[in-house]
Amino acid sequence: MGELLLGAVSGELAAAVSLAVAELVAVAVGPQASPVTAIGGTAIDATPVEVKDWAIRHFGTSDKLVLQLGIVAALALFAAVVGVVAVRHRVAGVIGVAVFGAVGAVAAVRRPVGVWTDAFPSLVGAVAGAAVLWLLAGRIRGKGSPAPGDAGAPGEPAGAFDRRGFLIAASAAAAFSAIGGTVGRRLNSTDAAAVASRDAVKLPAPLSAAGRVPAGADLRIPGMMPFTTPNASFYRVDTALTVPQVNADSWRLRIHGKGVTKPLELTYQDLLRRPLIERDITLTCVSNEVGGPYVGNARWIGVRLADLLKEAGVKPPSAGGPADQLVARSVDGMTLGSPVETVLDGRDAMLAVGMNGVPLPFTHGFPVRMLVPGLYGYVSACKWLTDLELTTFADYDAYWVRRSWSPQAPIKTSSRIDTPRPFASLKAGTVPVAGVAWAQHKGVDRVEVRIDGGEWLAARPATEDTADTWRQWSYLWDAKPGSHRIEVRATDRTGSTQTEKRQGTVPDGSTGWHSVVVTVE
Ligand SMILES: Nc1nc2c(c(=O)[nH]1)N[C@H]1C(S)=C(S)[C@@H](COP(=O)(O)O)O[C@H]1N2
Ligand SMILES: [Mo]
Repeated sequence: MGELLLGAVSGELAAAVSLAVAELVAVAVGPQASPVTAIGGTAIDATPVEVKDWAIRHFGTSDKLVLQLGIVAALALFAAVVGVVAVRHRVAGVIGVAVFGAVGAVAAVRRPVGVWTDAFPSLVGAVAGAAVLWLLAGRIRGKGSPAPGDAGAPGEPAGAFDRRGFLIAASAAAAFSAIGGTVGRRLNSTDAAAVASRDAVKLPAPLSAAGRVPAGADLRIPGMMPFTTPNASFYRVDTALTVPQVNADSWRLRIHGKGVTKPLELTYQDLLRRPLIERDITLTCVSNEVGGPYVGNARWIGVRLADLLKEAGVKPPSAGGPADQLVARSVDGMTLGSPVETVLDGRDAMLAVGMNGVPLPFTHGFPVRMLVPGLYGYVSACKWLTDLELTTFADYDAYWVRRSWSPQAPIKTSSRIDTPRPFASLKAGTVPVAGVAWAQHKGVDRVEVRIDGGEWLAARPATEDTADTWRQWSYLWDAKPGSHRIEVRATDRTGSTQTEKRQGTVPDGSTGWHSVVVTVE
């Protein structure tokens, strides 16, 4: 084996040991301090909005997996170079490892929720990685001090490759990093106490129940999503590389800020003891393209946010309140700002604890998340909520607003064709065309389709559940042979019809009509 290859292998093993040790130390310090998580989080926050939008478009919810693979690939390349250098200059190799450790440590401490102890995993990992590299590079050059009585192969000149020593050290490093890394990563991604706290939750019956979803709301046409989106298939959009696992027993929510006459601090049990409401609400992401999948409808249980804010003494700006922005902060340092006026205007804005009959899943914000019907998720739906601060739009820009998204973002009236699928080949005859439309808090009034740019034809809207939920629709199309374009548009109850004008998702949500092209035989 050439020296270059041996050096590269040593570099990879040193990096692997260093990451494994860092993961193990992070078990004690906290999962947010793992260098992969910290560097990944920093990269996510620093990603320009165009790139993030592109990544969501191309990789969807696996955008974070792609990012992690990218980070690992970059690290592997760096480690190979450091390993090759270390064969000639062991000190230079060690400095290379130290640089990596420093990057991880700085990234961890500078996270929004970072504290100085978050540097430990990266630093301890770097020390371990440096030791491994020193040892392996020594065997390659034969400079390692052989154990007494370790004669080496007969006839081998001093200063030659210590094959046996290298193989033993390399195998040990490989085995340790594989086992330690797996165990550490697993322990960091499941917090047993948090899981137990969720398992122990018994959601009380809501005082104000939602009632049955009208039978006619779900058209049950093949190829369509059910009216209520199951938790397992509900879209997920957030910046969390590892899902925060919050222990409900130690969770606290603070409500404070401008115009708050009685600051509140609430426990999870405090929330459960309050009168609960149950509501069907359709949530939508501003990053949803025309025809896109980032929309879902669930039955939520929670506390009316307006009641809590009134108890804290908050008045809407229209009644002279000094705060016009409610900033929600999560345990992972995310901030989302909603208009106080909207939250207090009588709609069912809530702090949700339940989703489709179970405590919130960790991925959707356990123990508590915020929801405001009619606003895009990034200005309303804070998951893993821990702090509500009353402030003004003039004084504070929330996370996405600092990244070129609009400070205020009501959901735009939209519609989507779910069946037939784009480029489907169909048999001539009666073909059901169907999909969903949404105009949260306004209500969908009507949906129209047209074929090949012809007249707009009235589709049959399904029974409405509430104005805060999406509405399915269908149209029976007499399909004739040939290639056809089907388009859809919705009109909400304010009388406004979707514009044809195409706009991308930045800065406040996409516009334009969804269309699919199909072939009829
Ligand atoms: N803590 C936190 N809350 C968050 C986000 C986030 O990145 N972090 N993303 C928001 C966005 S952009 C959307 S669209 C919704 C998505 O909620 P879901 O993942 O439950 O569908 O959560 C919102 N709440
Ligand atoms: Mo979003």
